[in-house]
Amino acid sequence: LQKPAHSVALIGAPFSRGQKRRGVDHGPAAIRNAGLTERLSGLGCRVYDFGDLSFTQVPNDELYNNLVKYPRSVGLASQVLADSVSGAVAAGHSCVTMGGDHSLALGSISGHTRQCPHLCVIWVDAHADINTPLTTQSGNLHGQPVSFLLRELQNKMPLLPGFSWLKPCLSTSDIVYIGLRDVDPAEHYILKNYDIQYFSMRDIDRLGIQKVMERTFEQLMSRRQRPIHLSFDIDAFDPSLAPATGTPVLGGLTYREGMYITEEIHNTGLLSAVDLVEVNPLLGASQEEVNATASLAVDVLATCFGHTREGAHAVFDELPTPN
Ligand code: 4U7
Ligand code: MN
Ligand code: MN
Ligand code: MN
Repeated sequence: LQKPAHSVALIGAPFSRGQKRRGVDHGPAAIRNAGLTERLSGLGCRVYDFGDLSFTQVPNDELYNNLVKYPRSVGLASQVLADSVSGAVAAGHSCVTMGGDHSLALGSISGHTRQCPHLCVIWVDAHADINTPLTTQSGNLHGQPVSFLLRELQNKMPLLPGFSWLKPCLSTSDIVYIGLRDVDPAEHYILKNYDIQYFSMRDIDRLGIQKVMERTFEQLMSRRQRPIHLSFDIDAFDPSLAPATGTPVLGGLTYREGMYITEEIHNTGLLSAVDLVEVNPLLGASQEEVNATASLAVDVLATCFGHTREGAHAVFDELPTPN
């Protein structure tokens, strides 16, 4: 009955140069302070905290194309993270990357694919993060990581300074989005034209979260079972639940939908790495809002590693008998 305990590596990635707002580099500390290690240990996980990565400032990191911000810093930080994730997975851990902004997912996914070339990606987010450096309107790289990873998009990608190490490692059929509700015109064009599977909030309204998860696994696993990389942007949740984040969008996931997504992913037994990104403790209107957002992040991760709402995971062999 007892399932083997997960061995979980925690990597803090306090990086913020993929976007403009201050504070997202304090995300890892906020998530740790909300009790992540204790929650995972309580589930029976062996937790290995690798600490926070330190990212060196790249001097004279000028705009690319007069628009794209901090390309060298994002490229280098992602390279450092890729090595770290690759090492953690090679050592046999499930790897949790705590952001930091979402540009880092290009590093975590690249590093993960070095060890698991056939992995698939579930991207839970209000946004598609699939602008190219030539379609972005904001210039922020946290809105672009997926475009760097997809093989099919490579002839549309310019070479950015700082990105020469990166090789595209995913096909368009290897990724499914859940929670979309703020997609730019060029992103919508890419999703449709390259036939990328997504479930917007409207799709969740129509189908219900259970069918959405069934179809997600059908898309990703029908040919064979494979390791899952979950890239979870906290802004997928409704801003009433996750206010402390940089690009909140009304009409997001409920708490129950979010927990159902991660329960189902845990139940596959195939979860191999998780990103939990875009928690920004400087953006809460109050300490309560910051705490709520950080503990929501911890709930997501606890559910990924076996917490269930029905309460079955803890080790309990025998009821005490009166003598
Ligand atoms: B996040 C945006 F224009 N699409 O490209 C962009 F709306 O990691 C938002 O999902 C990106 O939080 C949001 O800047 C990035 C914008
Ligand atoms: Mn995102
Ligand atoms: Mn987002
Ligand atoms: Mn388990």
